[in-house]
Amino acid sequence: PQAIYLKDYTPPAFQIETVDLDISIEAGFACVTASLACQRNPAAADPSASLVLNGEDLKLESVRLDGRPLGQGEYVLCADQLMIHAELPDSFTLTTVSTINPDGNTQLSGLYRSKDGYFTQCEAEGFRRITWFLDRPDVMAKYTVTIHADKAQFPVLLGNGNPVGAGDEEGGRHWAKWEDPFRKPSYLFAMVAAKLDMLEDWFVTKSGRKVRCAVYVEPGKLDQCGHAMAALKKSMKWDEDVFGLEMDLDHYMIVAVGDFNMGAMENKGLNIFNTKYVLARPDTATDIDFQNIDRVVAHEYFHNWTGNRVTCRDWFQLSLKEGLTVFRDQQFGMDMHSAGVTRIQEVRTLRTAQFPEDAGPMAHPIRPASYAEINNFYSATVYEKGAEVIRMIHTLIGKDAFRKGMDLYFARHDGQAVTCEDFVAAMQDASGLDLTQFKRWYNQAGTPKLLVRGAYDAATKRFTLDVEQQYPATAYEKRLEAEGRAVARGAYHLPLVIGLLGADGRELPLRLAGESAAADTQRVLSITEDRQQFVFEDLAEAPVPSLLRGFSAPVVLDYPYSQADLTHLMARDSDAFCRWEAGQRLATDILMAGVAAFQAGSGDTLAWVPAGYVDAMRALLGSAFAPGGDPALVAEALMLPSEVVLIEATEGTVDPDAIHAARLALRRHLANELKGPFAAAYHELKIDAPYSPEATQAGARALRNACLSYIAEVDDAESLALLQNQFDSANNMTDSMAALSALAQFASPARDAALERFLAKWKDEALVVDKWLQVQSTSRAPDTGARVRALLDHPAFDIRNPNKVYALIRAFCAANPKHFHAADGSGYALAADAILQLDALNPQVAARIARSFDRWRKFDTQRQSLARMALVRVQGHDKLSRDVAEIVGKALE
Ligand code: HT7
Ligand code: ZN
Repeated sequence: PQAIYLKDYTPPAFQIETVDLDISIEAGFACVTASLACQRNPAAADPSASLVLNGEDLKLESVRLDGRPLGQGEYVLCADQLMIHAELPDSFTLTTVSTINPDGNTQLSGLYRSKDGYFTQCEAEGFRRITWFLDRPDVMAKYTVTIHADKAQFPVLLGNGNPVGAGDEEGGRHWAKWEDPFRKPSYLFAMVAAKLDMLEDWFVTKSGRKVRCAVYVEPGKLDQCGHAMAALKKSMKWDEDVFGLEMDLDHYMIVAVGDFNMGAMENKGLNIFNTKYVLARPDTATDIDFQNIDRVVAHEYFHNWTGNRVTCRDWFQLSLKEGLTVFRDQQFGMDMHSAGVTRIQEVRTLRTAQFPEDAGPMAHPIRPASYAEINNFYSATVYEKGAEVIRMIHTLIGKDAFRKGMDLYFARHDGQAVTCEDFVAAMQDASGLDLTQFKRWYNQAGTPKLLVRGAYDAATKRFTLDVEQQYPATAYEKRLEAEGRAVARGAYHLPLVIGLLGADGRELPLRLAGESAAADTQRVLSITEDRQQFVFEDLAEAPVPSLLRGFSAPVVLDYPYSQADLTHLMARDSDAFCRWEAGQRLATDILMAGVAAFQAGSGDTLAWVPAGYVDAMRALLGSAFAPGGDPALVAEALMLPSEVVLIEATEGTVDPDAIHAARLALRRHLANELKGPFAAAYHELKIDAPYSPEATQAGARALRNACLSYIAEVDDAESLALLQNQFDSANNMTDSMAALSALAQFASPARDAALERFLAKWKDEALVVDKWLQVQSTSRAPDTGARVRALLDHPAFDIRNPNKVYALIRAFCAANPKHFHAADGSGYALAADAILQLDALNPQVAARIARSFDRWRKFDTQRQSLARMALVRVQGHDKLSRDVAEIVGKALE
């Protein structure tokens, strides 16, 4: 597919001041009249350029210029563009009338039908599927929309901004008019015509304005939206307290829809959400679901300033709003829940989704230089690594300067469409720190490696840290080079946050050579060179360095820790991330030895598990019950690195069977050796209070269910009874799913009975049915591949619903390496079949599934040839979407 380049950006030839829409929902189609008040853009490169509007799947009925109908020859329709050839004054109103088919819109982009009515999704380029427009984010206009629809079927009519009129029409129809006082890009337009119930509440802003908050959901689900409403009000308060940012509209609406490609959408004043991030009741949603709702509601709300008030000049700048808003929702999460656990979960997501992306064919910097299909760049890199880049600025310049930088950014750019450079300039100007080198993070792809070596000299009482950064070219740079567009790569500027631990666990004072006094026990080292040395003085003993505290930079750290060092850090480091990280590193080292042993045929002996590991894990479990213990953190630390993380950590050819075998053997070993402590903890952590998703209870449940999952590995009558008992008696979905997921790992009558009962109970709750699908698609049980194939034809599955596709197919491909990478290629074939079927319906979702093949070259030759066959089969399909063609093309390059 044809690529679009950042270097080719030019300002639009016209600006659109106002957009007046009239959208009439009829039986089987919708009629859209759009009046655009246009002006020539004085900043345009070509002052006489003609007006070229984007449109997709629109049937043009008529075009008028300042009221005059345009005839043949005065406009041309060609390849999704409407070109106006008539002579244009400097200001004019262009009115188009088009019909569209929302009922046949399976892509879920533009205006589409879902169960309860009609909804829109315009980011990134969906507005052009509603009407002809300059559909690019640097065209910012004021919008009004009048919606007409049948009153009985679609009693709720919503738009952005404020309601300014409503009434009845002939034939049982009605209308409503909405006006948004803020200028916005077209991707933030939204409308809804549906039958929905509504929960209403009020938020008084710091300046005393009353904002009406409303959550709209499918009829009958009002008892599932209280948590989302509370999250919204908490977010509003937090943004005022932390960033001084106030809600600017009188209405803030959230509408939940079951058919949605992503998580949610920040349309101005009218957010549209996937039901997954709104609906929750203790018996239908897990603790993690409740926490995700907090985060997604906050994320969309925070976009009101970082994204909506200040938006992106072009889609290459996507991380300007996404990286920054993820950073803001992460900070909110750290303030609302346990900061350490939140950070650990973020790092886990980064390593599971972003590190592989950076190492694969879709590698790109947080601001890519080109794309074929922008929807493919709503990526872990743009979002998650983008947030890490913002976090590094925060760490380098400090919290106060960061806040000043944000204030300056809004003062300079409110109401504008800007670039990542503009953001960094505000941070630089507010802090005084030169961020020129730092900007490499925006242009270079790949996960840098930080090689750190420490040496203690008892005679001089000095500890020397040598730091080297490596940043080899990725697929992205290799492609640029092949296209003759190579860019110079250079060292990154990054913060390395460190501490030094004494033998007794004490944090040692840190004085660098040349300094007069020790500054602190934790320091931010500013890394800017390929190689740097730091010498710490006055250390009476050899310290164990605690490196990359709080995961201060998105790098792979290489330090030759001994197992004793890791056990020490795991037990004593004051930094929660580093404690967890030491445990993960220890487990990874052990598991890599286990993989080698399984490949050599000696895995079952467990000789690769070092003496002392079980005791370290026993101590870890015990620490949850010591004064100041944090059960949630211990639950995280008990979890061994996932198979996906181990695949990434493998240098050379990956053996997914040996990885699976080693990990399972270690889990079983721990389960047998610590059977007593796990059972005792499980009973001790029983919660008698009524269910609450708040952090303390959720943390206790997380640890209790981590214990349960180990107990299940013993696989005897006693453990089965415990699982069965929890499954039968659970009064909340967290406990119910923990039991079901443990049962689902074994192909057994108990599993089959539990799955059957679960579905019978929850068949009418779509989000719970998704859990039922996912627990099966992620099972290690030997019959999983066949079951997933069978489930594709089950009435509970629907290929048109993205949540179902993600639960059954994406989870199988992305979170079940043992079965997806089955040696006979059956997993690859299943994915290829699904991609082709999906591509005809919903290319965005198909492309997301196609990403499952990103790492195919890491596997053995037999698997590689089977994966290649699957990819070639997909690529050879005629009428392949641009979305899938880009992913598969890059995978096969
Ligand atoms: N900004 C929103 C992105 C989004 C989206 C993008 C492409 C296709 C469908 C989509 N739905 C939502 C989500 C966010 O980051 O807040
Ligand atoms: Zn976002």
